[in-house]
Amino acid sequence: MKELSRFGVSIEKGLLEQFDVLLKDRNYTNRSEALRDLIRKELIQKQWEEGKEIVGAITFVYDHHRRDMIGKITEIQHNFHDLIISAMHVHLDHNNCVEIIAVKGSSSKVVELSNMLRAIKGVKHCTLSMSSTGKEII
Ligand code: NI
Repeated sequence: MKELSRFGVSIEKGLLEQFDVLLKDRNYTNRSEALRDLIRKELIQKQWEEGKEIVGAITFVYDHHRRDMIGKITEIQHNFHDLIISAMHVHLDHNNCVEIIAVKGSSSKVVELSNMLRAIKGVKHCTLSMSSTGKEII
């Protein structure tokens, strides 16, 4: 088991009450785990800002009937092949497709790939969800 440190925190009463309400909403059973997660969230956010290696998912919806659509999407993904670890394509209905691409690499390259896919004419919506490789996070 990892060594634990204990520390005291001074906090305004009202802020702590708001924190406790948030914890209950998020299903935390104690403040310690919630605080650890807040710290991890900030550390991971810092990794994103510094262009460190991250893992993430790019999800985008498009109408596959548009001219050159598939060609453009394929070409961009080949240009970033070193970032893409897995891809899933789902035919949503007669017109619409969704692709979910799992990525691993520098956050700045992942953002660049996501922005290029989003900017393709015919892509209706594109989201990037970034997480951590977990390596530097305890
Ligand atoms: Ni499809």
